[in-house]
Formats: sequence, C-alpha cells, structure tokens
Amino acid sequence: MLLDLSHLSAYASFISAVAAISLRHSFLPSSSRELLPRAACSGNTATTRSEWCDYSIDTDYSSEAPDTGVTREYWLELTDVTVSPDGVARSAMAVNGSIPGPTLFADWGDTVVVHVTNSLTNSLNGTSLHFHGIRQNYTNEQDGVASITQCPTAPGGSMTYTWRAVQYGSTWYHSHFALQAWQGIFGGIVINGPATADYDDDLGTLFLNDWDHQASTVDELYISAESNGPPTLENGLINGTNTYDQGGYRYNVSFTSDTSYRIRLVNAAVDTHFKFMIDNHTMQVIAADLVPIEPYETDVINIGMGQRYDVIITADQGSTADSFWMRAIPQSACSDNDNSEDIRGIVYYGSSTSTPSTSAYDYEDSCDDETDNLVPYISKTAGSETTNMLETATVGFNDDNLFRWYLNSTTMVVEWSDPTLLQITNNGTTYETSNAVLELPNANEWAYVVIETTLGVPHPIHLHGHDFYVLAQDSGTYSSSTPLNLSNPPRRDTAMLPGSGYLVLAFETDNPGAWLMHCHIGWHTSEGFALQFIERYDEVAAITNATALNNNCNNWSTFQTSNSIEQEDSGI
Ligand SMILES: *[C@@H]1O[C@H](CO)[C@@H](O)[C@H](O)[C@H]1NC(C)=O
Ligand SMILES: *[C@@H]1O[C@H](CO)[C@@H](O)[C@H](O)[C@H]1NC(C)=O
Ligand SMILES: *[C@@H]1O[C@H](CO)[C@@H](O)[C@H](O)[C@H]1NC(C)=O
Ligand SMILES: *[C@@H]1O[C@H](CO)[C@@H](O)[C@H](O)[C@H]1NC(C)=O
Ligand SMILES: *[C@@H]1O[C@H](CO)[C@@H](O)[C@H](O)[C@H]1NC(C)=O
Ligand SMILES: *[C@@H]1O[C@H](CO)[C@@H](O)[C@H](O)[C@H]1NC(C)=O
Ligand SMILES: *[C@@H]1O[C@H](CO)[C@@H](O)[C@H](O)[C@H]1NC(C)=O
Ligand SMILES: *[C@@H]1O[C@H](CO)[C@@H](O)[C@H](O)[C@H]1NC(C)=O
Ligand SMILES: *[C@@H]1O[C@H](CO)[C@@H](O)[C@H](O)[C@H]1NC(C)=O
Ligand SMILES: *[C@@H]1O[C@H](CO)[C@@H](O)[C@H](O)[C@H]1NC(C)=O
Ligand SMILES: *[C@@H]1O[C@H](CO)[C@@H](O)[C@H](O)[C@H]1NC(C)=O
Ligand SMILES: [Cu+2]
Repeated sequence: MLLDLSHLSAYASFISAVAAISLRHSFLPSSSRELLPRAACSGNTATTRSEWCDYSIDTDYSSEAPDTGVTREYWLELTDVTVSPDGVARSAMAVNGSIPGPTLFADWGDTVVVHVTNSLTNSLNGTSLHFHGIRQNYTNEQDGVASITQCPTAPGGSMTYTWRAVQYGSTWYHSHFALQAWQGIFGGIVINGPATADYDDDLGTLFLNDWDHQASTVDELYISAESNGPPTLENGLINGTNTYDQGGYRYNVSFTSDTSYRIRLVNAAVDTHFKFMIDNHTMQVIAADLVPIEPYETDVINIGMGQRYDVIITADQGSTADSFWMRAIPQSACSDNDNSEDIRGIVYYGSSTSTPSTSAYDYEDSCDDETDNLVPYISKTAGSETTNMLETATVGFNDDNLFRWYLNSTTMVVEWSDPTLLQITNNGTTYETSNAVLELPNANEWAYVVIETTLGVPHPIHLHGHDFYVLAQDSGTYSSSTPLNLSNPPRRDTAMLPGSGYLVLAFETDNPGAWLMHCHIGWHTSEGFALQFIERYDEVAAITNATALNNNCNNWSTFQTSNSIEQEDSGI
C-alpha cells in the first residue's frame, strides 16, 4: 500500500458535505440532480461530454488515468434495520440507515478510501464490502471478498478499503458475505469522467431490485432455495421504492421538455433479470458496465444481475406531454415474481402529477444480453490464447441433499477464517479441490474461459479485477470450431451465460491476486457456483499488507469461536 494520503484533510470537509447531500436526498430523487458533485473538469460541459481536462474519451483508460492527487474519504456504517420500502415492513440491513446506501462519488483518477464499520450487532453477521467492477489494479486485498481476499469483519470491527479509480462510469458496492447484499447492503458508485454522447443532466444511479416480504431474512429464503429451488419473490423496487397492496410509493422524476438525462442503471437483484423501459422514450446507451461504448438506441434494454448500463433519455414528447410509466419487468425465462407487471416508476413532465396511461413497448420474454450492440469505444483486440479452461456448470445435491452448483465437479467451499490471500502470505501452495482454484502463473498472457451448460437456466457471470472480452455467447454446444470474436468484442465485467449454451471469455493476466469468478444470482453464489483465479502467485505476497490481513482474521476467529458461528454456504 503506497498511496498518497496527504490531500486527505483538505478534502475531508468537502467530502462529508457531499456525503450528507446524497443521504438527505436519498428519497427525493427528482430534486437531487443539481446537487450531484460537480465534475472536476470544466472542459466537460453538456455539449462537450467527450472532454476531460487534459484527457478525453479517446484516452485508453486501461493504461492511463489522470493523477488528480485527490482522495475521497467515506465512512459507512452497517446496521440491522426494519424497513418498508413498498409499505410492507420487514427486517433488513442498511448502509448508514438507507437502502440503497449512500452513493460514493469520485473523479477519474482519484483515490477512494472507504471505512466500513460493522454494527450488525443483532444479527451477529460478519461482513465485507466489494466494489463491483473496480479494477483493483495491484490492490487485490481491497477487493472485499470474504474467504478470498479477507476474513469477514466481525461485528464491532471495522475495515478500511483504499483503491484508485482508474476507470470511470457507473457501478456499485455491495457486501460479499453470504446473502447480505440482498438484505440491503449495497449502494452506488459514480466515477465522473468523459462520455461518448452529450447530455444535459445526470440523475445518478437507478437501482433495480427484487424484494421479498419474508418476515425476517433472506437467509431463511436461502434455506428454502437449497431444498426446493429458487423461491418466488413478492415484489421489486426501483431505486429502493415501489407500491404493494395500496402501500408504499413509486419512484418518480420530473423531466423538463427537451432536456436530456443520464441515468445509471444497476441490476442489484438476487435472482431477477430485468427488461427496463420508459414508455414512449427511446434510450441512447453509452456504457456497459465500466466500459464506454459507441452509442446505440433502443426502446427496451436487457439488464442481468450485476450489470450496469448508462442511458441517456431525452424529454422529447412535446410541451403538452404529461406522464409516462418507467418499467422494470422481471423475465420469466429466468425467475418468477408475484408483482412482475407492477414494478414501475413514473416520469412526469414539468409539474404534472397525473397517473400515466401509457403502454409498454413490445418485448419478447428472455434473459438475453445486449451483446450484439456493444461496441467498446476504445477498440481492442483479444490476444491469442495461452491457457484455455473449460468449465461445465451443473446442479446436483450434496451429502445433505441440498442443491449445489458445480463447475466441472467442484462446488466452491472456502473458509471465512482462512482466505486465499492469507494462505498466500503464509506461503501456502496447496489448495483443496473445493477451493476451486485455477492458477495463472505467468504475466501478460491471455486466459480463455469457456463456461457451458446443458441446463436451461441462464447465469450472469462476473469476474473480479478485470474487464473480460466476450469472445462467444450463444445457445447450443461449444466446440473447438465455434467462431470466436477477437476483434473489439464487447468488454465488461458481467455477461450472461445463455441457458443451454456457452460463454467464452478472455482476459489478460495483468493484475496479480486471487480473483473470484462467479454467478451473480445470490442463491447460486452461496450454492458454490464460483471459482478463483490465482493470478501471478509469486507476486501476490509482496503487494499484500499481511499485518492488516492478520489483524482482521484474528478478530474474526475470536468472534467466530466465541459465538459458535457456523458457515453454511460456499463462504463467499
Ligand atoms: C455515514 O454515517 C457515519 C456515522 O455513522 C457518518 O460519519 C458518515 O458521514 C456517513 N457517511 C455518509 C456517506 O453518509
Ligand atoms: C436514486 O437514489 C439515489 C440515492 O439513494 C440518488 O442519489 C439517485 O439520484 C437516485 N437516482 C435517480 C435516477 O433518481
Ligand atoms: C496498474 O498498476 C501497475 C503497477 O503499479 C502499473 O504499472 C500500471 O500502470 C497500473 N495501471 C493503471 C491503468 O493505472
Ligand atoms: C446473518 O444474520 C441472520 C439473522 O438476521 C441469520 O439468520 C444468519 O444466519 C446470519 N448469517 C450468517 C452467514 O451469519
Ligand atoms: C479488532 O478488535 C479490536 C478490539 O476489539 C479493535 O480495536 C480493532 O479495531 C479490531 N480490528 C479490526 C480490523 O476489526
Ligand atoms: C413521488 O416521490 C415522492 C418522494 O420523492 C413520494 O412522496 C410520492 O408519493 C411519489 N409519487 C407517487 C405517485 O408514488
Ligand atoms: C405513446 O406512444 C403511443 C404509440 O406510438 C401513442 O399511441 C401514444 O399516444 C403515446 N402516448 C403519449 C402519452 O404520448
Ligand atoms: C473440466 O472437464 C472437462 C471435461 O472433462 C475437461 O476437458 C476440462 O479440462 C476440465 N476443466 C478444467 C479447468 O480442468
Ligand atoms: C514466505 O517466504 C518468503 C520468501 O521465501 C519469506 O521471506 C517469508 O518470511 C515467508 N513467510 C512466511 C509467513 O513463512
Ligand atoms: C465482434 O464484436 C463487435 C462488438 O460487439 C462487433 O461489432 C463485431 O461485429 C463482432 N464481430 C464478429 C465477427 O462477430
Ligand atoms: C498495513 O496495515 C497496518 C494495519 O492496518 C497499518 O498500520 C500499516 O500502515 C499498513 N502498512 C502499509 C505499508 O500500508
Ligand atoms: Cu447462476
């Protein structure tokens, strides 16, 4: 850890003001937009979004980022709460008392410091915080994955994460301990930078969630999922709110005619693939995950779990326009939801308060990806393979007759108290089969990964520490003659494995560490649909702070032993 923290005090007061703003307005989305922290580059205006100080949308961000010297510091506290985001009360967990938690803002090139305090003293849950899609360039230990990069942080404890924003765009943070992310521990990350199209106003992140009414916890649903398969959830939320049985209220925003708005969509569901649309409004899509793309237009967008899309919507329906439905529609090809027709928000024009009477665009129910439309703006070619790993995803029962997902014949089981990074700093070289380790010892080679399944269930596959190249993705059977697209294919951190199909990914071994790859369906993650790449083992210990790792693990082990806490799932 060799990060310059000297600017910290100078920016502390600015940052806490920013933090207070984002929290105070968490349920007032329509008025929060002018309060989003101003982009640091004056060259970046509504009509020059491609510019960014001495940099621009043409800068290859994979090798270059502004050196701002700025550190953005945040303090987050996790607590057990009772909430009723759709009018139905249930227990949950929150970040600083809100679901979604406060948004973390930074500018491209800033250093971000996040202090996380675990005050989950009722549930006695450990925790960890993962910054989804963040490169963590040479900072694997800041990746926040229980059992891989750290021990869980025990209740009463805290942990500080430090990383540099070498990418820009929209993403989110979430707990990577058991099913806690879907109990409410998540929030947005906005990294200001250039964009591939102009827009007037930035509305920030818009979370799409599924939501259940189980009186207590998502852990109870998991017990049912393990025995009976995925449960049907009762409802869904748009940016943390919806209606149900006359209760709750809808997300709503007021548009000014002829103004264009950027919305940063995030699918934070446990088990729902959404199609998103705003009736009568075409969207211009400018980024997929943290990768800027050549803009394209669509009326309906597919968004899988863990994925993000940045879209621009222009209020082009005339000065007499009134109100329109915004819809997040669960795709029944993936999972069921009891309220799938009514996960809606409202776009008003001006001061209208009328209930929309608009109709949805036509769509075909499916859990497709947007792949054919995704052309990365910074064009790159995948190198030829040096390692090719084929993994077949199957589901079966373990010795206790509970569902487990397998990649080849391994369902991941890793130990909270013995994370991979700790083993590496202790010079461990032997992993258990159940640790699902794939070794990539050499620098700057191309790893190809084929994941296939004969089962009809699609899975959103997420890789940590890299943007991967999507070389192939289709239904049917993969073979050595399957054509691979090496020429500027879609690049991102989460892509769909089609049901009864295959997904071929490629990434460069340019980032030493232990990196998780897993299905982002919460039940499947807990049921072992995961593996870890140990990339450049020989270089990992030298870039890891063993003192910090050991402190955290000692606290966790003491806590786990004294409270007889048992691990029931994969450990991630
Ligand atoms: C979160 O709450 C803590 C107090 O627990 C406070 O110090 C901090 O400023 C809050 N952070 C944000 C981003 O709201
Ligand atoms: C969603 O809520 C967050 C606060 O939780 C807010 O910052 C953001 O602007 C809202 N998004 C939209 C699109 O209104
Ligand atoms: C990632 O870190 C390595 C080692 O410090 C450095 O050489 C490289 O330039 C960094 N990449 C980016 C995009 O900052
Ligand atoms: C987290 O807390 C809930 C109670 O709220 C409990 O049911 C669950 O077992 C805990 N999970 C873990 C993994 O400790
Ligand atoms: C470990 O526990 C000690 C004593 O409770 C506490 O002061 C310290 O902050 C904890 N450290 C971590 C990393 O949680
Ligand atoms: C619109 O959002 C506000 C909170 O920002 C809420 O009070 C109001 O009830 C919402 N409108 C509808 C129709 O749900
Ligand atoms: C929305 O589009 C439909 C189909 O083009 C059209 O019939 C309808 O009048 C439009 N609604 C509004 C409120 O503009
Ligand atoms: C998974 O199993 C297949 C079929 O037996 C085999 O070809 C492949 O090499 C295995 N994958 C790995 C990473 O060992
Ligand atoms: C691991 O090996 C390195 C190099 O051989 C050595 O410097 C270090 O002390 C060893 N660490 C442990 C915990 O054994
Ligand atoms: C490869 O992917 C890019 C980006 O989606 C696309 O533009 C191109 O047509 C694809 N090439 C082939 C041969 O499929
Ligand atoms: C390593 O972590 C410890 C404990 O958190 C901290 O005191 C120390 O400054 C860190 N070392 C470096 C080089 O960052
Ligand atoms: Cu899955």
